[in-house]
Amino acid sequence: LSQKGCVIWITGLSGSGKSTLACALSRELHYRGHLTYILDGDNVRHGLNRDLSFNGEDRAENIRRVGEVAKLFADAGLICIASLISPYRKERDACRAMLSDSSFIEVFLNIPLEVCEARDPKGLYKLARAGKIKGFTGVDDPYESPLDCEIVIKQIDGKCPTPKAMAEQIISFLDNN
Ligand code: GGZ
Repeated sequence: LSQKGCVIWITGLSGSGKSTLACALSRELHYRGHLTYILDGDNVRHGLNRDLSFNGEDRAENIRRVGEVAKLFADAGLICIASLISPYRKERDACRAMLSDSSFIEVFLNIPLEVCEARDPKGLYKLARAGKIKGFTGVDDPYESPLDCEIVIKQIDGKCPTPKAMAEQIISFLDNN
C-alpha cells in the first residue's frame, strides 16, 4: 500500500451498504496508519450539495462536485473514500479521468435490488413503491452498473460479506496494485 493519495469510489444502490463499508474501510486504513476522509453522498447533500435535487442533472452535478473534492483530498495525500449512489457511468468515468490511472479505484457494491429493498433502512423503497418518492434509483430511475471497475463486491452463497471482509478485499487490492 503506497503512501500517495487516491480516491476509492464506492458505487451502488441505496441500501447496498456503501456508508457502512466506507466507515469500515476508513477504520481498517487508520489501523494501518493511513489518513482518510469520507465523502458520503447523504452527508454531502446536507452541506456542499444542499442545493441539489435527485433529478438527472443534479445527480450528475452531485457526482462531479464530489469528484472534484475527492481529487483535492487525494492531491493532499489522503485516501479519500467517496460513497454515493453515483448511478451514471458517464459521470463516474469523468471523475476517473480527473485522476491518474492508479489513483481512482472504483468499487461496485453489487448487492441485488431485492436485498437492498428488503433492508430498506430508511423506508425509502416503500415510499418509492407507493409513488410518494418519484425517481428513486432502482425503482423508477436508472442505475448503470460499472462495466470495468477495479473491484466488485458481491454476495457469496446468498450472503453479504461482513463490512470488515469487504474492507479487507479493498485493502488487499491496494496492497497488490
Ligand atoms: C435515490 C435517494 C432519493 C432518490 C433520497 N433516489 O440510502 P440513503 O437514502 O441514505 O442514501 C440515498 C441518498 C442518495 O444520495 P446520493 O448523493 O448518493 O445519490 S446520487 O449519487 O444519485 O446523487 C437515499 C437518499 O439519498 N435518497 N431520494 N430519489 N436515493
